[in-house]
Amino acid sequence: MRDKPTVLKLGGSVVTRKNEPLTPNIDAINRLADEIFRADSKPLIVVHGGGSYGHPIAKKYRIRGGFKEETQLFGFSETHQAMISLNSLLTRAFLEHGIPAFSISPSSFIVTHKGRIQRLNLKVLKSALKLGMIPILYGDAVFDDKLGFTILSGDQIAVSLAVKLKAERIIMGVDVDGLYDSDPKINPSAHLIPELSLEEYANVIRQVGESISPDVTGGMLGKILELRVAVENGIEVLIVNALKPDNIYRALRGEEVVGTRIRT
Ligand code: IP8
Repeated sequence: MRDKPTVLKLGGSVVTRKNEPLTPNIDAINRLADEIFRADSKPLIVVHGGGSYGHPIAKKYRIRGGFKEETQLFGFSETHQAMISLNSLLTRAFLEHGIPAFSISPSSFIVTHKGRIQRLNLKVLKSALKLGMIPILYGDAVFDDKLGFTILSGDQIAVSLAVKLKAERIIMGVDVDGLYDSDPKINPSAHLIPELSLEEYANVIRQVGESISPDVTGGMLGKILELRVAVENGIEVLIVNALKPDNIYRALRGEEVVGTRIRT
C-alpha cells in the first residue's frame, strides 16, 4: 500500500444515464467496480457525481442558490435522498466485486460557506483509509452557513480531499477522452490536449471558455477551474474517459492511457 492516496472522481454522466431521470448506468458501474478491484490501488478515495439522480431534482427546487421558501426543504432532502440511492448502488456493486467500500455522506461532515468548503473534519475518512477501506463519497445537497443550503459538487469534494490529504493524484473519469481545445460534442475537429502545465492553464481556460457551448461550460470549464488548486498543490491530475473499458484500470495502475495529464 502506497502512503499517498489517489482520489478517483467518477462523473455523473458515467455512472448514470444523463438524459433519463433516476437511471443508473449499471453496466458501467459493474465494469468500473471490476476495474477498481483488479487495479488494487490503495489508499483510494472514490467520489461520484449526481448525473440524472441529483441534478434534475436540485434544478427543479433551485437548491444551489440557497434557501428562499419552505417547499424547497423537500427538494433539498429529496436531492440528498436521490444521491444516497445512487451511492448505495455503487457501494453495493463495489462490495459485491470484493472492494471494501464504505459510504460517507458529505452533508454529514461538510458545511459550506457560500458554496465553498471551508473546513473538513477528516477523522472518519482517515479511520476508514487506515483500515484499508475505500471511502465512497458523492456530490451532495449540503448545509451552507450563508445560503442555508446549496449543492456541493463532487469535483470540489475531490479536490478539497486531495489537497487536505496530500494526495498523489486525482483521476477524473468523465464521458469524453479528456480536455479538448473546443467542445468535441459539437466540433468534430476539436483536438485533445494530452498534457497541460500550470503555466499553460490561463491560455487553455481562455480557449476552452470561448469555444465551448454555454450549456456544457459548467462541465469541463468548471472542472479545470476547480482542479487548478490541486495542481498548484503539486497534485497530478489525469482526465480520462471512464466509459471506455480498462481506462480507469490503467489509470489506477499508472499505465499509459489516452487522456489529459495536468501537472505543475
Ligand atoms: O455531479 C452534484 O455533484 P456533481 C450532485 O459532481 C448533486 O456536480 C447533488 C446535484
